[in-house]
Amino acid sequence: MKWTAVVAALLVVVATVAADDAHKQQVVNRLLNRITSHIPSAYAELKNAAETYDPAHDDSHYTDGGEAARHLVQEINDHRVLEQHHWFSLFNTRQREEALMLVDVLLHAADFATFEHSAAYFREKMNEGEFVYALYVAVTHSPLTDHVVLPPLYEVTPHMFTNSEIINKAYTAKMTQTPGDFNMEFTGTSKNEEQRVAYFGEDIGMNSHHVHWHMDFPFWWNGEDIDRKGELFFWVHHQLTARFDAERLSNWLSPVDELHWDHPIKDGFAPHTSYKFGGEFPTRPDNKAFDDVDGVARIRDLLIIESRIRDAIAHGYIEKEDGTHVNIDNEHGIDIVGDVIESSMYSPNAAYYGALHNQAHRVLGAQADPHGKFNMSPGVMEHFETATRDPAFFRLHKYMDNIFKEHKDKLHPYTKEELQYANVQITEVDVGELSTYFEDFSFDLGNALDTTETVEDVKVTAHVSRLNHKPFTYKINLHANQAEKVTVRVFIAPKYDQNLSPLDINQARWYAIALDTFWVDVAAGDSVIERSGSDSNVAIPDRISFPTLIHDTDEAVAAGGQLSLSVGHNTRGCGHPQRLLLPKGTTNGMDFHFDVYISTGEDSVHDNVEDGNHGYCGMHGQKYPDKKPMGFPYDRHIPDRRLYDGLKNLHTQTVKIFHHEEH
Ligand SMILES: [Cu+2]
Repeated sequence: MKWTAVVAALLVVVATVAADDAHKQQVVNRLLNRITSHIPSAYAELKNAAETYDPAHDDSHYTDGGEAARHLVQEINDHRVLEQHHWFSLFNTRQREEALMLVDVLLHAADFATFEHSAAYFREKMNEGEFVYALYVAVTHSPLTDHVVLPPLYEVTPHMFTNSEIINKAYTAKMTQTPGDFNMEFTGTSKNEEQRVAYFGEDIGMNSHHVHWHMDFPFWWNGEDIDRKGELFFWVHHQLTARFDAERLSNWLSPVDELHWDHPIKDGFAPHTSYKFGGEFPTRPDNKAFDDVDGVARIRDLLIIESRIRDAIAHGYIEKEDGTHVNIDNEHGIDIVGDVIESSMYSPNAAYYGALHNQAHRVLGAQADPHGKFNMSPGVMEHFETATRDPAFFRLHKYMDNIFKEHKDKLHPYTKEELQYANVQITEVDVGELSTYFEDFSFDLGNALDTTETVEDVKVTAHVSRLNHKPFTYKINLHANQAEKVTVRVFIAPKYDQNLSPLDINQARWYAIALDTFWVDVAAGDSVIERSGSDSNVAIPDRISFPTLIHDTDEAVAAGGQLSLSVGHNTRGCGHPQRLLLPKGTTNGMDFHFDVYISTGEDSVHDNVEDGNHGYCGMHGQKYPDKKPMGFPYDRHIPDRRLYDGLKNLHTQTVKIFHHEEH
C-alpha cells in the first residue's frame, strides 16, 4: 500500500469538511467509548452504519477503488480474523496484519463519512484491540482527522495501565452500583529497590507518550517518507534512558545496567496487571536465564544480529541487500543505524541485520513461557503501552543505546569551528527555583467495564501519585554583535554518579537531557531571553480526560458550534509529559549541569517553528525542524573538555533540583 497518492488526493477534500471538527471528534469519541461493548442504540448513526453499511460495494468512496475494504471483508467472511474478546499484540505478525488491513481501509476513505461508516462497520466485526490500534493510527495519519484529539489511551483501554486490584474494585463498584475512586499503588514492595523508580516506569503519561510515539512512527510504516525516522527512534529512546538514569540517581540507585543475552536477567517483574481478555500478564522471576522463544528467535540469533550491526558500525557501512554499501560514518548514519536496529521498513537489509529491537521485546516478553507450554498471553514487553513498567525495558534500551553510542563515538569529535558562534556571547543564565513533588492524579475507569443498556453506569476512577515540578523559567543574558535569529539548546545532566563521584564530561554528555530547543531573534547588543519550562519542545501538556472530551464535544455538537479544546500547542499525544520535564530532585537538592548552547539560526529547517512537541516527535508531514544531529553538540565524543569550556556561546553552571514531599 502506498499512501502518498491518497494523501495528495485527500488534501482537496479537507478544505471542504474542516468546518465540522466537532462532529468528527464526536464520532471518534463514540467509536472508542465502551470499546468492549457493542455500539449502543443512542449512537444511532454509528449503529446504523455498523448494521447497514457495505464497505465491499462502495468503490467510489475509497481512493483505492475499495480494494482494501473488499480484502478485509473477504478475510472476515472467511473467518480468518482474530475473534473479539481476545488479547491483541502489535508484535504478533498475523494480528498486526489484520490491524493494518483496517488502517489501509481507513486511510483510503475518500471522505469522512466513509471513514466513519467503515470504522463503525469494522468495529463490530474485528477484535477490539486491533480496532483501537487501527483507529488511533488512522486518526494520527489521515488528513481527514487533522484536528481530532485522541483520548488518552489509559482511559480507552484502562486494563493496560491499571493494576488488577483496582480493576477488580471497579467491577465491584459497578456490580453494586456504588461509585468509587480507588488509590493505585506502584507495583511491588520496598524490598525491591527497583520499586523506588516504579513511579517513572509506570507513569501513565509517560506510557501514553511512548505508545503514541510508536503510532506516529510505526516500524511497519511504508507510506509517505517520514523525515529522520530512524534517528528519532534512537533519540526518543536515548532520552527515555537518560531520564530513567536521572531518576535512579535521585533515588540513590546506580544507572541501569545493559542487558546481556548470555547473562541471567537480573530483575524479575510481577506486573500485577491483567488483560481485559487473556488473563494476567505473565510474571518473570529474578535471575531468569534467557530461553529461545519458539516461533520468535533463538538467543544465538540475536547475538549474531548484534554482531552484524556492530560489524557494520566498525566498518562504517551497512551492506544493502544487493551487496552495495551505504556509508554511515557521517551525521546521517545514525538515521540508518536506527532503521536497522528497530528494524523498520526503512532498514536497507532486514534479512541480514534482523529486527533487534522488535525481536528483543518479544523474546523478553515471552520468558515466562518461552515454549508456549502454559498458553500464557504476551508479556508486558510486548505492548508499547505496558513495556516501560518492566525494569528489563530500560536494560534492553540501555543495551541498544550503547550500540548507538558505539556508532556516535566513532564519528570525528566536533571541532572548534563547528561549535563556536562568534556572534553571541552568553554572559549569564539565571535559573529560577527548580523543584519537584508528587501529586495525586485521577483517571477514569469507565471503559474498563462492560456495558449493557439495562444496567446504569457508575463513576469509577483510580488515582495515582505522579511526579510534577513547580513551573520554572530561566533568563539567558547575552551579548550579540549583530541582530540575528539564533538557535538555543538547553540541557540538564546529572553532575555526580551514585557514589557522588563527579561524572566526567563524556559521561555527563551522554546522560544529558534535552530540556528545550528553540529559535529566537536577538537584537544587537545586550539582551535577555526569558523562557519558561512549559514552552519546552519535548513536552506536551496533560491530555484532556476522556469524560471531559466527550462532554465538551457533545455540548459543542448540540449547540452547533465549534469545538475548542485546551490542548496547548498541539493535538498530538506524542511528547514527554510537561510535568516530567525535570527529573526528581532530592530534599537537599540534587546537582545538575544546566547548559545553554546558542548557535546560528540557520540550524533551523523552517522559517518559523512554533513551540510544540517536535523535539521528540518531529513535525507531522514536514521535515524535522533542526538541521543538526539530535543531541548536538553532546552527541559525539569530547576528547578534551577545554574545547567546550572555551566556547563563549556555551554557558554551563551547576543548579540544584529540590524535591518536596509537600507542595
Ligand atoms: Cu519504544
